[in-house]
Amino acid sequence: MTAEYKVLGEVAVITLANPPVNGLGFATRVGITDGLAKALADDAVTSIVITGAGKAFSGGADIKEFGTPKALQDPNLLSVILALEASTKPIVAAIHSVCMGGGLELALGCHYRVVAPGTSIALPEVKLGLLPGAGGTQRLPRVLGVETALNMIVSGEAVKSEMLAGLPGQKLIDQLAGSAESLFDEAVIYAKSVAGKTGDALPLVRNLPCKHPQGDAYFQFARNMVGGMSKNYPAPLKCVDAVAAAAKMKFDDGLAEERRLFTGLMFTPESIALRHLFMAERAASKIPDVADDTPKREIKSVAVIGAGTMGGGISMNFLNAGIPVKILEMKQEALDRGLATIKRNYEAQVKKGKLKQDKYEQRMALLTTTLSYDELKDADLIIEAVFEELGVKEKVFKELDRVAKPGAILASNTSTLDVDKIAAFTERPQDVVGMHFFSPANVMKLLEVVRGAKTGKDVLATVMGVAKKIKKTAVVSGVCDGFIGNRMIEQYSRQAGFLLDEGATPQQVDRAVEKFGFAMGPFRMGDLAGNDIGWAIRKRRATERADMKYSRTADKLCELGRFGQKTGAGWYDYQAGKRDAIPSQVVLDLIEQHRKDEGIVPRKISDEEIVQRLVYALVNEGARILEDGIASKSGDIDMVYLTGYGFPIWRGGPMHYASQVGLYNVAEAMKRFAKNPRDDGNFWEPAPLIQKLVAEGKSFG
Ligand code: T1G
Repeated sequence: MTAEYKVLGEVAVITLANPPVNGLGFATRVGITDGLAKALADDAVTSIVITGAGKAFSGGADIKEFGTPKALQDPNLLSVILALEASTKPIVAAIHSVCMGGGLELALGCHYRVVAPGTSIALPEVKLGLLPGAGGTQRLPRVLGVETALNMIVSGEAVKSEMLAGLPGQKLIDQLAGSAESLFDEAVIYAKSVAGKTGDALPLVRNLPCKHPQGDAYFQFARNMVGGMSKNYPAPLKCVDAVAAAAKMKFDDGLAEERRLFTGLMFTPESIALRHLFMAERAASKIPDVADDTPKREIKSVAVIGAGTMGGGISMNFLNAGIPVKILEMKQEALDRGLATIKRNYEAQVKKGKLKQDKYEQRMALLTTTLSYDELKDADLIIEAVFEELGVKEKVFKELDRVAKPGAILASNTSTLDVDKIAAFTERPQDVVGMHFFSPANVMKLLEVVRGAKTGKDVLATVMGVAKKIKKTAVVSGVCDGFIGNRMIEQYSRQAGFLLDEGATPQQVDRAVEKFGFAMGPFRMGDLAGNDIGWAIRKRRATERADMKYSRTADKLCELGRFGQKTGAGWYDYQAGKRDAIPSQVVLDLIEQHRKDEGIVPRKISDEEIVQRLVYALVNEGARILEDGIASKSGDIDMVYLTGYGFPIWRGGPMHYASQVGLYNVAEAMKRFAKNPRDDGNFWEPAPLIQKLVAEGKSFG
């Protein structure tokens, strides 16, 4: 059991002890009910304290148990809470650090709550595509009021205990402890003070009134607001329904309604996807052959080489985390330009009220510049973001090898070059790693950490820790062309080109994938990033991989200088100073002429085929990336696509989505695409890993 029981004088203490966050798994639930039974049977015990060991009171139901029989095995969470409510002896919850989800619901089933200041209190189930399923939607409105409770439940955001304790009329917190350190003693004293109370003298949250003065009108307003903000996500509106039930129904009827709504969400694809992401995001920081306790190098100062768009954005990440940054450039005017850009970005945030002036000044005070490599000698981590050409990287890394102190980590922001070759420019390949940021680097959450053959395990552990500090989702990639994300997006883009040849228009393709949920279709994305980037890669491919065929439309577009927004025209036309993508007759004529040149008779292509060919291209290449060991987990690939490429969150990422569709169905579609003479039959051979999983009736992950 993962709950401990002891008696201190006349106070029984039940301690949740299920690290890391006292998830209320089956063993913990059994521990609670066993402890409760002992306390009730012991005449010497006159009151009970429930508390949590370690870093949390409780992070809620055990997410790792979801979808398994244990999640619902009695005593399930609902019955544990009912048992607490039925106790004939007073129960005091002693709450510290984190009290979330089922953990808060458990506390609401107790008679009293003593809470440490600084405790994060939340019902975050909506972030998992669920709603509080153990009475939270019925009890929280009774202790905080309908509106405060509804805001917390629909947002899923944590609120600090001292803030809630200050709300007039709140009944969530009976006593705010002096400190986390004194919490337990204060809770025991509180328990003694209520000893002997029993029956109706014991306060139950369920008996508190729950009304809203405007009733239906308020909930209709809430539905309109929430409905408008939660497209593609069913849970938020169900949260409103559950809280409305609390305001309209008797408690037990409301509890039954909550249960109905909760079970209706548990198996929605959106909740399954969001729960997958919760685990995948945390699993991404785990590197199979790098132990969690691998010693990390201390990163107290960072140097960035290159003050361009990437260098500036990268620098801001560290400044935002309070880490001093020294930027090196070759010319003063480049430094001045880079600094001006960083200032402009911060000033824009201050203007929008997203950043306080004093914070802006603190961050700028951490930034220094230099024109000399010699001034980088004390940096703990040096990240180069210079021109994407191996010769330039060689010069930089040879200089870094000369000046950087022993133990400094030397990182390249390269997005396409071989990190092993870069490491070989130094005498310290074990200190070299790729840190591939995505533009804009200070905004995009994704960071591909590229592991060279000789990259040290402590270097990897350090960089993964730094990534968490600068709030990036870091995913480890092996060394290959394009790492994980760009290697997959190349196949996605190839399919987009073939679809134009065969009969689709850029706007049809973009509309289809944007309807599927992508933030931006491939052609709008090309116009934003610059079509010349893909053009350069295809030119390189023509020599390196002559077997890799592409539609020529993209090259013909670039030959017209239509690189996208930066040239005022790309796959779409753009009005000066505007980003609105306007379908272009020039492009449609170019595509039509190209079909004639190639002797292609255009055909009508369904949105379904468009989405399948683009998404399954990602899946097939993703499977090959797993086979090659470039990514270690399919969830890592999902995290790359969700945080770096605008894949719809509620679909869980390309690999998760394919598993939900069923790999058998995905493989059958691939085989159909392989028969298309205009396509690349070799590419559409389902990857061996997919064939193996289909044969075993399994999925990714
Ligand atoms: N169950 C199981 N494991 C959990 C967990 C949970 N609820 N919460 C966190 N973990 C694991 C996590 O996977 C990681 O594991 C480790 O703890 C540290 O997490 C009926 C149905 C609590 C604020 O949604 O918000 O109750 O990777 O890196 O930054 O109504 O975790 O080390 O193996 O995030 O200090 C509702 C989710 C559940 C809270 C701590 N509760 N967790 O943040 O650490 S549904 C939640 C968090 C529910 C009831 C419903 C955060 C945290 P590993 P971490 P952190």
